[in-house]
Amino acid sequence: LKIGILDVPFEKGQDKSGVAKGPQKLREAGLIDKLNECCGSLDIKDYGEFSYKNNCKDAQVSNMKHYDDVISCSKELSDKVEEIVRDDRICLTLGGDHSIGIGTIHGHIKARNDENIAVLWVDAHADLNTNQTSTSGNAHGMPMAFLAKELASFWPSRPGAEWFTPRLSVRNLAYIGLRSVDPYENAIMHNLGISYFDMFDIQRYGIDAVVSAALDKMDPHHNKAIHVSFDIDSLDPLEAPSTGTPVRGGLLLREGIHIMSAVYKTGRLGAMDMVEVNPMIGSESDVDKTLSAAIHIIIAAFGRNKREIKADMQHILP
Ligand code: DIR
Ligand code: MN
Ligand code: MN
Ligand code: MN
Repeated sequence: LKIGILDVPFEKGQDKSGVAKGPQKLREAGLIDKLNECCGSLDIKDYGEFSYKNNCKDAQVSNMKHYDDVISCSKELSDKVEEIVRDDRICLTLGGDHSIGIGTIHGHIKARNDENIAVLWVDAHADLNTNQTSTSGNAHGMPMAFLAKELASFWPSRPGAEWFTPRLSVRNLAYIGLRSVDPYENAIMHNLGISYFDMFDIQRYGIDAVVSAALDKMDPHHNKAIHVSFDIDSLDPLEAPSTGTPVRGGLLLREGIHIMSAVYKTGRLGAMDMVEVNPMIGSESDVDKTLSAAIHIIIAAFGRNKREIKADMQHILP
């Protein structure tokens, strides 16, 4: 497998400082060594730390904080992700807050065309607010609304974003893990018939059935490249406490791992974002737990093989 890793220390899509330290802490916790140890022969190219220049400082829209930074970051990030995907690598982006999904998904689409990618958004939240429906003004609650073709008319002007056209159809989107959806987001999801699998569905049908159903809905012919945008707050705060907007009643770590193993098995993972890990929230043990959970989920996405586990068990196997 060919992978490209990119750090995106962007945190202006929300209010809590620290989430920009996510990528560095994931590396210090041994992400790259663990990928190499657990996933067989990977060809990893390290694209290092992404940075951008704010080229639209005067641009603003109402009720979207740091709009200028979000737009400038997204533009350059989309070019970078496009480059990595065109290099024929699965692009692993380490966030940063979830507003970076605008740039990563737009870049992925530029590399492959809109009809050829499907997006699996694993999150406690739908991130489907526009600046007009958001009660927080935080851009990390808006990336899906920004990207969706069907919601383009809700963004009558996007100053500084002339380079951007919404290209993702919500027909190619599925959510897993939802449990904190705002009233307008809920209305949009139902009006547009967006596929989602919330915690109730997981409880009722089980994670294995839910991932299969999500993959079927977003990609009925099983031929698209898959973009997984994994918000660590999809996990239960008992498993991943160090994140800015935790919501109780979430995924178990093993369910998060199962999602990514299932995506790996399709052979069509094209890009993955791991976002909202905030190492400045919680105790040292909270941070360690959260980093380790994120790493387990990432290595599952790249085919963590069970051979070494079986090898450890040789003495008890017949
Ligand atoms: C809320 C929270 N729906 C908002 N969103 C979060 O601010 O729009 N997204 N936390 O990750
Ligand atoms: Mn700003
Ligand atoms: Mn999110
Ligand atoms: Mn979230």
